[in-house]
Amino acid sequence: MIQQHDVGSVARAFQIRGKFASATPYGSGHINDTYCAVFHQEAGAVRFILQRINHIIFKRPVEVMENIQRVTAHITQQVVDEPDCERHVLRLIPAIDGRVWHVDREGNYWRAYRFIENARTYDSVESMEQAFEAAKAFGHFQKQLATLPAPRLHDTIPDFHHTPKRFADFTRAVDSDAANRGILAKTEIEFAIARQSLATALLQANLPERVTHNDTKLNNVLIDSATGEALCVIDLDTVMPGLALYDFGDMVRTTTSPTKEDELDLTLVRMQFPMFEALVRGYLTSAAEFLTPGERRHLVCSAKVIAFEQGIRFLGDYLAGDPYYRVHREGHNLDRCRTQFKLLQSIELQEELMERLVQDIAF
Ligand code: ADP
Ligand code: GN1
Ligand code: MG
Repeated sequence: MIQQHDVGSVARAFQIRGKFASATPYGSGHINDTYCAVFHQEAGAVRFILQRINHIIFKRPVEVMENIQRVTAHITQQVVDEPDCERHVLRLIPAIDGRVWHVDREGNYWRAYRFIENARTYDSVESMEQAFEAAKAFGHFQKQLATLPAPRLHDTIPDFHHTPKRFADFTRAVDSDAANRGILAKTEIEFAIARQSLATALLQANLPERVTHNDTKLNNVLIDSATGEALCVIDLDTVMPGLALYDFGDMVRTTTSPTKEDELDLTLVRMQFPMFEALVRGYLTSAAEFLTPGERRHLVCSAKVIAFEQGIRFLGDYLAGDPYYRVHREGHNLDRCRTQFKLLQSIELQEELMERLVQDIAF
């Protein structure tokens, strides 16, 4: 479970008016700790998001915050004249000392955001409209950041989507078998090794570096509760230089199956073609103006690579004894790996049809 922190005193370290009332764990992320904090102000209760950055994983939290500050400022400039602009970009709240982070007594790094109300996220997709909206929003996010001035953003986690290195990490985890679990994951290990060639498929394609989000799970976009429109891309810790297709691939990975990432009934896990179509159409709505032919040609490939990469990341973590992803039950990371591999199989079965669709609408 989420670690307990003195969130009240953390909340009071930020420039938030009124009286701190409460803070409760929020969201379903695997890495950072997120809280929803309530303050009583003159006009009533006001909510804020407080997040502790996992500094074991993000080894340079200040660089994470420098990236986020630049990215949110750049997007803010572009939306400032739009109606409802406050809900179209995350707004960091400065700490009392003026920086956009606060370090607590234990050395934890915290940030605060204004809470975007009347919006929600989804851990699994419910409609084609949601898939379309999410993909449009992530494509728009890439477009907004295409004009980010120099310098290059920090690599908050170096080689984050370097699939060959991820594969090497995975084989090391198999060889060490630190938690003696290899015997329990024989089928999955064989499945991964049989697909080793996927690891290099995107890197060999010589695609352009862009500023990308790198964690485009469906639940990292806020959807307006009233209209169903995607409002705002969130969870910006991994925004850094990358390939546009890391983002597209991760959308397919998280938005085409009707199930959650840790579904136990694998018969339910599948790549739903209509969701894929909605993603391609939504993504192209924003990204068509900048995607190169090479990127278009690798849209389907990216879906396979990212499902594979995530599968071996979960499997490697399971084999190592779950040091990385937060787990809530025995075998949780193995369950997560299985859904990725089932999805990958489902994509492999429908690959030709997917390629044909891309050929029809992306060229
Ligand atoms: P994690 O790394 O834990 O996934 P996120 O930044 O995605 O962290 O936040 C977790 C959840 O908190 C999101 O799924 C979303 O529901 C909610 N959330 C995050 N930021 C905001 C915000 N500014 N306004 C409203 N809800 C938010
Ligand atoms: C992690 O923090 P969260 O839950 O948004 C992970 C992503 C994975 C994802 C799988 C920094 O994201 O790369 O795709 O879990 N983030 C990091 O659900 O490793
Ligand atoms: Mg998130």
